[in-house]
Amino acid sequence: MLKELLEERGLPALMTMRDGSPVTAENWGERRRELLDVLEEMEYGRFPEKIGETTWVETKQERVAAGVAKLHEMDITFPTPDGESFTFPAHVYIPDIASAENKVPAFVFISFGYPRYFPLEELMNEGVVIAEFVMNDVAKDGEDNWSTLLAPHFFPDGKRPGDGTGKIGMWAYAASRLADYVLSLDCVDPARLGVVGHSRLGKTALWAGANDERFTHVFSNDSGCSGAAITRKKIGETFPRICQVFPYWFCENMKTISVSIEASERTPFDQHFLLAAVCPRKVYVASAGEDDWADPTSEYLCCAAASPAWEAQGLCGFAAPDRLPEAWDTFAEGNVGFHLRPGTHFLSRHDWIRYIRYIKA
Ligand code: GTR
Repeated sequence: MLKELLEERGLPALMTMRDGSPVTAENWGERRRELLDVLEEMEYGRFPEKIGETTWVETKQERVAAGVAKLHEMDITFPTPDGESFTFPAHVYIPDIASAENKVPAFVFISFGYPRYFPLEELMNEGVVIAEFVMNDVAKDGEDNWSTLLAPHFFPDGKRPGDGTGKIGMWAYAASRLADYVLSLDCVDPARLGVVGHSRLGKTALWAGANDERFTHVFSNDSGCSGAAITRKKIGETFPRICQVFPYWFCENMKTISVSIEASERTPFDQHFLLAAVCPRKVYVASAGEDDWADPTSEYLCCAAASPAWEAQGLCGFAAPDRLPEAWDTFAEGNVGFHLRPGTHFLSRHDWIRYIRYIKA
């Protein structure tokens, strides 16, 4: 059934190199670079290169979560291409049980604002580090002519080339810089470093995870259009619509493919390229049953479409039954995980619990 449903979408081939040769276990690294290239060129813009060391200072520390964890308020600073530097705040929650002898998983959490979408006490009882930053402390989620926060450090004259990064790329880059700090903590297990975000920040988590191979587990919560949902024949939000409302999330070149539904369905890529760019690491897609704008079916099919990348390397890709998902389904056996939570567009306790199970498995 899934095979037929995928055929109807008419997706560009994931497992064929640009020169027409087949993708194998041996050339996966090259294919992954091709996938990232087309996504950079047409959708999100070039992922900024790291140009120097990240530094940090702690500004405040307090006990939280009924006294079983500490919140470290940090300022994270990194050099920028204009010869200056940029500093953004982060909140890092470390459970007391974490230590050099008892290393724990960590999540870089890209957020809309403290403390929404966040069952803190339960997360601390689960023994995971959460390093959170707020998108609007890095790049404004709105039109600013590239003149505020991080943006002018990339585009000093306000002029952005066609493939210059959009805001999604700037937030994703900040997630990598926060990861620099998280990976310096001797209580963190580098083999279990997650990145997580909801909705527009789910798209961002996927883009961060696709580019930065230190993220071993990449979590997309209800990311939908230009995130984990296939674009071709998607219901709800479309490329033309998202680009009209949020042009600054993407690169300028995206405007050439967002002129019409037809143009956005003729692209040399679709969103299964984004999930596959995480391979051979792990990617997990969460959907909500009533989230028609994001389109859970297109998110589920995207997992199935990305799966061959792992299979070509002898790994388990998406381990799901040959049917569409039902509410409460969780398919977390493979390197591509998925669950469908009943209810509306939200990053809920239900979602977090499954992310923690997946990263601890
Ligand atoms: C919507 C947008 C979605 C999703 C959502 C959100 O307005 O159309 O793509 O990103 O915002 O981030 O909450």
